[in-house]
Amino acid sequence: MATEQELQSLFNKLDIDQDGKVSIHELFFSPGLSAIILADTGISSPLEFLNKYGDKDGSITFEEFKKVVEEAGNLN
Ligand SMILES: [Ca+2]
Repeated sequence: MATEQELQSLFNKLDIDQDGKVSIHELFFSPGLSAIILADTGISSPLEFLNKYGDKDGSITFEEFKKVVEEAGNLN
């Protein structure tokens, strides 16, 4: 379970170049952090995560990310 604030701070850590989107490269760059995300969303791999919820350019915004965690029932 996570609060929106915790999600935002997690997202910011994943968004290494701070462009407001987490790309698949950034997900793979932080395996420890992506493991937390994957645990929160119940999705087994970063690739699956992006295929299901990401933009066509292979990245995910915070709003999309939040939706995923809400759907998984892990947002307080
Ligand atoms: Ca980024």
